[in-house]
Amino acid sequence: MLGLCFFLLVGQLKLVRWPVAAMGMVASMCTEPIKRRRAEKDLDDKVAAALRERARSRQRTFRTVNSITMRLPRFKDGLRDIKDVFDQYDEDSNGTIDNDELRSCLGKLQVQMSDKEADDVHRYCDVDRRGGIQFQEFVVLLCLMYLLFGPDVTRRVSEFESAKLNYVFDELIDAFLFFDKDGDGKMKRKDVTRRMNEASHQERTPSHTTAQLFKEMDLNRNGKVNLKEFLYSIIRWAGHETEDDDASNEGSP
Ligand SMILES: *[C@@H]1O[C@H](CO)[C@@H](O)[C@H](O)[C@H]1NC(C)=O
Ligand SMILES: [Ca+2]
Ligand SMILES: [Ca+2]
Ligand SMILES: [Ca+2]
Repeated sequence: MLGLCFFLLVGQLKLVRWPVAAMGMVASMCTEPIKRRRAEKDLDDKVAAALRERARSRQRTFRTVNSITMRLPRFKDGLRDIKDVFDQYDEDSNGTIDNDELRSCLGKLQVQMSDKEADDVHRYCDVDRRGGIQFQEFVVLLCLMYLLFGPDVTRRVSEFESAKLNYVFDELIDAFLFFDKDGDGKMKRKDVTRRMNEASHQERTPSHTTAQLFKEMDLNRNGKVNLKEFLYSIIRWAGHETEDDDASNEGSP
């Protein structure tokens, strides 16, 4: 009897909750222009196809989470180089690459793109939707251009640093492929949980930690993390850590 009451209660809760969630979803679908979503999906598909091709044609770089963690210092180093590139294209030095500045950047990259496609890339990489490309978004943009158009892209933005930048982008993309087990361009929560706990000699990562991690990465809350979301999150985390490092290094020998 008690059990039955419990199920009825849960059932009622579901009935109350479901329409609210559904209404929220419908509302957000209506407010988000259809064209924008289509452009977003187009680029998602292109990135996923490039990832599949890459997974087919290259050897795996990472076999454990630790092997990824070990590369982080080098990755942070690379971020500093990309900051120099960013500053170069942020012509008025106001911390944002606006539409005109982006045009001149894409021109320099010599990627074949119509005006509309350039706008789509702009919108796609404007992750925080504040308009304009901030530094973290610029790293995402360059990395995606690298994946889609090949290593010449970085040579055109920075001849001296291009080998280093390519190395960083390769590592980032391969880190994503490590988690994206079935190679469809999307990480699922269970992929992350599984990978985090693969090494049997390690302590298990508590499930609430991986859940939190995943939630932070899944920026649009659709239950999957694509390369764009993954890159943006990694860069954000690395950036925070760099600031902490700088602060704690001051005054130390
Ligand atoms: C930088 O300038 C652009 C255009 O001139 C503007 O849209 C943007 O809001 C500015 N960004 C900041 C952070 O002031
Ligand atoms: Ca600017
Ligand atoms: Ca932005
Ligand atoms: Ca997502």
